Amino acid sequence: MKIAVVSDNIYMAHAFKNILAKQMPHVSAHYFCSTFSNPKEFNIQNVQSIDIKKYYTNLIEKFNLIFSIHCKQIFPKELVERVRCINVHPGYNPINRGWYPQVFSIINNLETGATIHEMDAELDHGNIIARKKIAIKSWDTSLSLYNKIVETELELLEKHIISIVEKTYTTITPESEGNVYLKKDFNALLHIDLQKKASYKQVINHLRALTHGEFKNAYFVDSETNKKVFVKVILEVEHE
Ligand code: 0FX
Repeated sequence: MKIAVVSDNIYMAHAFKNILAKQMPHVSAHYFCSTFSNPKEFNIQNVQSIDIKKYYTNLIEKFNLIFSIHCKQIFPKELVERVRCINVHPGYNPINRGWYPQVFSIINNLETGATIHEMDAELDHGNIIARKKIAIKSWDTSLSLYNKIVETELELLEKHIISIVEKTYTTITPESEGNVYLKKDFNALLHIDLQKKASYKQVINHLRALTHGEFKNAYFVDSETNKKVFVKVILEVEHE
């Protein structure tokens, strides 16, 4: 079995490597990041950068199982059709396909979770190997929910990595086409129109969905200086 792992997420790449080493010490994998990342930052031996769009045929020639562990480049149709490709997705398919799923779950009141699935030519779309829902609390922000999602992705990987490598798993076909959100949909959420009328619930949901640590996401434009003013919320639930 010749395994490639393509990741643009340093934390996830290391966690995946540890799970594989623990569960299948005899199995090794070759690590790549896409053009979105700098391989030096990964601190993984022999990690290489690959432009998947241009050089995917190299992957077809050399590997027979490829994991996409938060890889930001789209896998071409020919690649997913010629090699078994598995995606670990920070959303519950088919409800949350696409970019930053927890953000859209909070805003649009959709369930969320984590999914491992076989890849096909469409985004976050193939047959599902494992998935798990996560309850969204009214005090969750994008960051607190994201942290729970990432831990759930790793829990699913721990549980299913052997069956994935050995190809002994069964799959479920997604129930519907679900929802797909793209980076442009996320960008469209960032500018807050101060004249827009909304309920407190909508406002809090919008702001907590865009509150993610140090990221400067939501903003309004100050009318005097024309400068962006970034907004985030702090939510704290009382202790019993
Ligand atoms: O690696 P990842 O967690 O995942 C993203 C997509 O959500 C996922 O669907 C795709 N399969 C994968 C390849 O890329 O993304 P990240 O590390 O860039 O961001 C993690 C979270 O940080 C994100 O869910 C929301 C938050 N964030 C990130 C950026 C760059 C922000 O709130 N603002 C930002 O500007």
